[in-house]
Amino acid sequence: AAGQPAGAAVPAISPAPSSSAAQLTILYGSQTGNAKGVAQNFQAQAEAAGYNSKLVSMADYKPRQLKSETHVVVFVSTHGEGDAPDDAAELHEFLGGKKAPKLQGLKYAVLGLGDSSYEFFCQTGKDFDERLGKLGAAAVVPRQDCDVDYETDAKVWGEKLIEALKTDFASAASGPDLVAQPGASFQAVAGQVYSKKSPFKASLIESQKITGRDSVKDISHIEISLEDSGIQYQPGDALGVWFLNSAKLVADLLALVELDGSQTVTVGEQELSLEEALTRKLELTLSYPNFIKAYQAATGSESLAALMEDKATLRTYMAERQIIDIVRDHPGTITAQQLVDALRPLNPRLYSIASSQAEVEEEVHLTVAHVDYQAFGSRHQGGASGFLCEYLQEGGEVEVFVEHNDNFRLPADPQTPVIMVGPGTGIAPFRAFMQEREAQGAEGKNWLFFGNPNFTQDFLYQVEWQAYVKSGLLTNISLAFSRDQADKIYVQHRLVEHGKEVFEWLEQGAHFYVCGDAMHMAKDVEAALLSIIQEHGGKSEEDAKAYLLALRKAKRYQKDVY
Ligand code: 2AM
Repeated sequence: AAGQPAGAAVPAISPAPSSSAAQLTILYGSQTGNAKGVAQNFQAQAEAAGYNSKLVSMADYKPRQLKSETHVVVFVSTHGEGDAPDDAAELHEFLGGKKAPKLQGLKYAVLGLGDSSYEFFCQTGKDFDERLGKLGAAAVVPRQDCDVDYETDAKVWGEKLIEALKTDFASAASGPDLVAQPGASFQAVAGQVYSKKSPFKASLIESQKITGRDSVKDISHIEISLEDSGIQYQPGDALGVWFLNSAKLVADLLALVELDGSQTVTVGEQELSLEEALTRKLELTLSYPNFIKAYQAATGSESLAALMEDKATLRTYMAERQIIDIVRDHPGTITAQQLVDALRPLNPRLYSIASSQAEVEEEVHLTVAHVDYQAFGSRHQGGASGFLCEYLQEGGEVEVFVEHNDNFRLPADPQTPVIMVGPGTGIAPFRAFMQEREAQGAEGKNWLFFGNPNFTQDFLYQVEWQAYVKSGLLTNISLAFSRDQADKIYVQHRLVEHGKEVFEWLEQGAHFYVCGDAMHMAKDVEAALLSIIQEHGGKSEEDAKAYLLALRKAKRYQKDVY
């Protein structure tokens, strides 16, 4: 099934009549039909030998499926200047790209078709061979490059390959060599549960700014690989992200307090250098009263003592300041251990997941607002968002875990309509919802309310929504670009405008979801919803509240707000 981690089902379910867990997947990429013909002939040879096989055009093949294959045979032609046929292009590119999975355990063979009068003879076949090999797959027999008179060469090569596969395909399902099947490495870790305390060391696939150059916002789309973790998440879940404080911030702080970062300090039970403690273990990108207290006690700062007198002033003072600002404003002498003890342990940040495994399998996507502002004479960045959006390099390590959230779930029934309100980064879980519903072939109606400052700069995932509208998956999309006109237009205004229809959907059993800002947006949306229920349901304020409460109890009104 889609979304199953590779290998999970390989040895477990094996209905193969040959009583072998091995499956020969024959892939062809064919511009004119020659490669397809050769592939069909080979399948006939394989079937005659009693091998369990399937023949698939590369155009119909989901690249990530490769992870769950045991044996793949590629038949592919080459055109022009070494170009892949159109139907092979995606897989060809995928295998050479940064999203390509490790394929240790996969056995493969490649037959290329081409014309030796061209410089890039059989180039695409060569590429497949090289790329599969690089990903860790093992060639069963050497690649065959076939010229224009390919028939005999192809037939002889096919026989050789069938012979070489004999042991794999004749062995019983319970045979000992099953242990060496792909998926074994996955199974070794399948029992492991990753958590906040014991996160998975994932790697960054990509981090891409998705707001425009002139946007007032800075939002990035982040893709993280969960390959070989066995991690499963549901749309609605959040990803916990451990982050490092930036080297620049740590260096600046060390310079301010005039401490040597290489000296040893103790954090919890652990001994490590001050620099490492500040980088990995302690919160620097927030400010909190306990730090102010402890820092004041250590330094004896009088200015800070004065500030602490008045709670309201202190709160305003702390609002945009980070630890470094407080230290800069109130210089004093402090020891390395005192500094460490004054600081709060670093906590991971949670992000609503923006993908469904039915679509992205062993990846997880996030939509991250990069906190990045100029204040008090220097640049300030969010801890986790700065790490994800700026410092973490492609391929770099990021420790993550899934935080399950059963209070933000798609309806169990795919027929149930869904209303989603997600301005700004609140859009994230709804991208996951739509990926999931598409994969399910869910027939229920879907309505998205999205808002952001400007249409040209901030229409997050615009292309995806438009495709969903076109395909009919997204029944309605209502947009509120707040700053494209003199008066602010917000998602709740759109809700009210469409109040009659929104209420009809609710009466049809729709689930209503809100994600994003808790302080203002979610409250205003709830007020709008209440007014809609009153007006279009002909209810008193009290009855409308009861109606909403009933929705909430039935888990038809769910919020993921922060
Ligand atoms: P603004 O920044 O132009 O005021 C995502 O942040 C979107 O939510 C922005 O378009 C923002 O508009 C808007 N927004 C701000 N306050 C809001 C509120 N109380 N309710 C709904 N949307 C709001």
